[in-house]
Amino acid sequence: MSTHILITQPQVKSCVDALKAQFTVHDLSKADNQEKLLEEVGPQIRGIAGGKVSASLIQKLPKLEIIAVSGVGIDSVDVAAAKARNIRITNTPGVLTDAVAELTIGLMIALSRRIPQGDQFIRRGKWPDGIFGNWFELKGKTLGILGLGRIGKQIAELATALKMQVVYHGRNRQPDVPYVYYDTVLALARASDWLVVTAPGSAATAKIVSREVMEALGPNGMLVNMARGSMVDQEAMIELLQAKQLGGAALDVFEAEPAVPLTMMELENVVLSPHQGSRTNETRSAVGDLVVANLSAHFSNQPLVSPVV
Ligand code: 8YV
Repeated sequence: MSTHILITQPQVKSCVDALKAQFTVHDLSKADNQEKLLEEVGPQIRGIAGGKVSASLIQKLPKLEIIAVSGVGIDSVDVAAAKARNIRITNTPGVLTDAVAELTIGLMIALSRRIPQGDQFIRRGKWPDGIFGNWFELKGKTLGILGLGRIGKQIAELATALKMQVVYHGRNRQPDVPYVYYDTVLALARASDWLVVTAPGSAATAKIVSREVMEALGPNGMLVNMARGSMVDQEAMIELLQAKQLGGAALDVFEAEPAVPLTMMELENVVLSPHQGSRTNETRSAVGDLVVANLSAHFSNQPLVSPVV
């Protein structure tokens, strides 16, 4: 008897093909009528590929055994509801580290040198009227990393190559890293020219980058959020950017994405990116492979490749 799998977020073709080779696959992310699809196939589903798994979805899948999340963050899954039913959860650590770190540095340079604004300057025919301006270098600046996990460490390495000074805050001081540790986010912000957020999003980290933290970063300070929009007080951030009490922001994630406030789009000292940290062909294909590997392992009674729960 075939095992039924539900895709809850769009996956790359190689992933869908590999799933179809082993399982009967239903794609909720492409369904015109999701409720109807769930009524029809919900009782047969034993595995999920993707995220966005609420308690109410779990309730509609009485035979669900495993959720293979296609990303590293599991905040879009109701973990408590899954645990209550002994449903396993896997994620995809490691395979997206370099892609996210590359984009982080890309956004930092884009913000410090106003690359998107420079592009617009030319396209709008403004260059003949005068020079674009002088901006800032990363060299010599202090980069504060909030969350020194795999991604944070890779960013630290790249930033070190760019002659930045790296400092960090996380739940714990790490004895084996060469960077200075600050035991609060506020102390980190005070010591940093750039604050990069890479810690996992959860209830515990909601608005961890508060107004006070951004004020400590100050008028020359730059905020980069690569983690989750929920971790920054977005309203306060917009006000501080408008008042130039925060120097700039490069954002890959937003509080209610894909909705981005108009007030943010109007800011000159901001670079916006549509949650694309892991969105390269190479990485999304590796993420898809890991999702399939976890589901295959589970349904052939092998140890999971990257279990979270
Ligand atoms: C995913 C991410 O694209 O890994 C994560 O946590 O934010 C991204 O890589 C996102 O989770 C949607 O699948």
